[in-house]
Amino acid sequence: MRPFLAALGIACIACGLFAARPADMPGWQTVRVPGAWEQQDRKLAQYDGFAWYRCFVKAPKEFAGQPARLELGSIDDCDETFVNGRKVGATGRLPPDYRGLSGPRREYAVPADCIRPGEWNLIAVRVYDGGGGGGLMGGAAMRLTSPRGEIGLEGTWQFRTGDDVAWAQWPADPTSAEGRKVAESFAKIPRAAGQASVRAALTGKAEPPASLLSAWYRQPAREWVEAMPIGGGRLGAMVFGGVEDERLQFNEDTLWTGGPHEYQHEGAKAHLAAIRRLLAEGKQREAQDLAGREFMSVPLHQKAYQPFGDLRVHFTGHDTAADYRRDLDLDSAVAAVRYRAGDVTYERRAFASHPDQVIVLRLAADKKGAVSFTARLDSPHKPAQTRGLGENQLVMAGHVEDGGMKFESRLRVIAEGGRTTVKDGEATVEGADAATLILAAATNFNNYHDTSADPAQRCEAAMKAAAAKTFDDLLKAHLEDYRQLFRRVTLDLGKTAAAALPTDERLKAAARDADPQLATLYFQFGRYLMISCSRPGGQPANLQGLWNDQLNPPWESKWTTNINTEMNYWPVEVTNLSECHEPLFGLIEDCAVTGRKVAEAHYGARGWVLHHNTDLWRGTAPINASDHGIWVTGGAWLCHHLWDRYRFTCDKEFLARRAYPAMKGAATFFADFLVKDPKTGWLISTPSNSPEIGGLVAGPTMDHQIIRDLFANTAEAARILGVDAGFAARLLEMRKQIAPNQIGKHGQLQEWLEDKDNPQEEHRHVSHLWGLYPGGEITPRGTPDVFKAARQSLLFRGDGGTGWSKAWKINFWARLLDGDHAHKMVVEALGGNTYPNLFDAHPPFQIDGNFGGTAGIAEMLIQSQGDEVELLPALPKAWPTGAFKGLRARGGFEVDAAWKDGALADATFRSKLGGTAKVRYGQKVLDVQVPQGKAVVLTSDDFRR
Ligand code: FUC
Repeated sequence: MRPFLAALGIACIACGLFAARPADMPGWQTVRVPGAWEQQDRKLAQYDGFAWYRCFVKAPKEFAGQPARLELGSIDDCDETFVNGRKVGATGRLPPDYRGLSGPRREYAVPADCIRPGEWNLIAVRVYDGGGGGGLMGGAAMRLTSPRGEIGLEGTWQFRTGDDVAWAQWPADPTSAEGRKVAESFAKIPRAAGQASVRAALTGKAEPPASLLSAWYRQPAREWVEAMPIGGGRLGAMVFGGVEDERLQFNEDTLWTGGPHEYQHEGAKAHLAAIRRLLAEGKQREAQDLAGREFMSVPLHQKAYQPFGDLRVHFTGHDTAADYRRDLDLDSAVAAVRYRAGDVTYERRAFASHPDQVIVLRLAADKKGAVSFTARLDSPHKPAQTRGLGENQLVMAGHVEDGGMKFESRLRVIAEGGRTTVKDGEATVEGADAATLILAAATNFNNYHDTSADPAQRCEAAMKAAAAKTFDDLLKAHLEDYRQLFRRVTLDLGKTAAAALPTDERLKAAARDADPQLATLYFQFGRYLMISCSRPGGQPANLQGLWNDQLNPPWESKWTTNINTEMNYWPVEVTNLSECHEPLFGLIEDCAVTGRKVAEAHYGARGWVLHHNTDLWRGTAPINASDHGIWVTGGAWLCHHLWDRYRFTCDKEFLARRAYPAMKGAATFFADFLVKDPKTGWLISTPSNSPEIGGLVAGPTMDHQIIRDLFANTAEAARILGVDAGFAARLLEMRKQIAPNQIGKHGQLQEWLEDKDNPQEEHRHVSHLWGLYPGGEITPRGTPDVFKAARQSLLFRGDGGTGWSKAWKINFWARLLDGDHAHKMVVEALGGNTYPNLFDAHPPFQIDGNFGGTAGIAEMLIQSQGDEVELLPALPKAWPTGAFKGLRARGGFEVDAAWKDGALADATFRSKLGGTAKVRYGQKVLDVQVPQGKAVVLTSDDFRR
């Protein structure tokens, strides 16, 4: 107590401050929130210590009787937070027991009886900053939310340095004239925090949707990660489903910061030998310093994927919604919202059409003339301007930055009946029977070195074609296109009562209650996302697939190639969506061009190289920092996808035309790049790192596994195609000399050349197990000792991790043939790393975990990495009875299987090409002839004989 009082005294004396008097509030100033106080006022530039923030907000009367949530973003360093004088939360510890905790977002529960509905309320935050920037730093939404609405808290607040707990209280009773005067004078400050909006009251309880393959909810989305994603490959949106305010936050996959640019660091290769030498001498820090100065990408960072805009539709008078339900039906790729307001039932349906390249929103009601609304377009990009065009269109045009990418979107409102007017950048419809809203969007991007396209002309062409169709025709074309992909695979893992609950409730209970159908939903949701964000002609799925609402998205929402981009594409072939792989091949082909310049400039090598990230401009040089940016096997890993596509489809034309040229280029690079380790005589990869742990090193295990895979596949491709026999022989010869997998002193598979693994290390990357999955060189029967060591390494790493890390572990445990452990990881991913809308939580949202999870569930049911197709290799006890149809296996097979009481009941093999499958179930292996175009059925008896 005493040091605290002393600190308080000093703070107050230093600032000459005393408790505020009610009416004129002396000693208080105003600051903008969020942001460090140092940036607000020169006098505060050096200030560390106590300070208070306050704002007065008028709570709508609809907030009555409802608990609320106060979200304040992050605070430097620690805080105590009060609503109407009552403490609602604290993070870190204030002096005298000071412990700073600036990272976590502040989210505090506010009891219902703490809120004064229809009155002014005081939010007060007591902050202590121990050094550096201090205050309410933001980094997340700042608001007070209740089930009936929210109050935005960004804007101007009252502020003062010093400390007095009395400042948490009202200056005077809020119902008194004096108290009201203070609050009202606060509200007059320019941009005062506290804009309130009310949500419709929800009554009744909607029935679940008819299809179990639906993500559904009984309330609108409040957060972006509660909204429903739709996508037609290039164009996508998040549908919030608000009652009186619908929001479709939309994206187009080519809107990025920056412009065509080369990233290689000319002259870098002059330093390669020195970096290698320093690493060989064990001087890691010196090697990293030198590489940091001379070897990195120019510029050092890559560009960022951007949000495009928002379509906002406002409905007046919908202030009570009965039996509200919104659902995303995975079988039709349509997001729907339904509720009753008064005696009218309203229905909205939204989909993103790949065939028509537009987003369609249908607004309908069961009473004639009941559809009235105002629609507008806006964008987080400040230069964007919206104007009306003709009788029923809006045009929003803008650019990302000066000299940067240009974009345009158009909205056409086609009402049936009623009156449509376009004015002041808004389209208003009154008294229509129904309306179809068509949204087109485009940029000036042609390819990574050409941005000369005309977005206006693109929008016009798409709109002209789409608007000529009826809503029913648009929907029909969308369903035909989508379903021919989605319906190729069915899965049944069983069902419990939980399947009847809304998706958000199921996720909350996932760690506790058995809910096998949730795993089915998650699996099919991954396939849904893939079809929605990765279509021929478009960009591949980035870190967020297609969906991003932020100008500064996490990790720029790029393509990170040291796990994330590849994980995105793990499910495509096995879950029968081969076409969706195409955009990734396009990216590989681009990088095989840009990566040639980097191979030459950085390594003096032929062929091409891609490090751990690329962007729309196809940067391939090492970015960010030398301790993890210099990692050479991104391109080689991507080549595994080219080869896998061939193995799943047996398409020789693809192998010759697309796969082999890129694989040959990547293999050529490594033939030049590998060097002999002076200590062991093995060929090693140096400089590189084991992502993203341990810094810059010589010879990480992962690199050697990937390069072995690349060399073997490239040589095999050359053999199949009858080309480059000498080159192939050289690759196979070098391959034998590459440093092998080594088992270390803890029984682990070594992550590095040296036996230095820390068995306590729980890092999210498990790179040295690449050879187990997605690679195939570590197998139970082929390499039993290394297989055992890989298992030991995975046990050391533990079951924790980010979303994608857990998804990788599902696949690892499936390959380790441990279905129950794989299932444990599925449940942990669902219960701990999944947002209400089923998006994967790294956190933050990152789509790789969704795709890795889908791949992992498939991997539990069928594997074909060697020369066998194994049925139910990792079936967990939790899924005793079930069936799948349409999964694919390498060798060109399509497979169905059913099981009962934990044992295979039957399986069907089909092949477009015809061939022999070696089919394993448990210990038994059968050679099965599958004639072209025919189905062969196997029963449990076949495996008993
Ligand atoms: C890698 C990972 C991070 C994150 C980022 C996009 O750097 O280590 O966890 O997924 O990529």
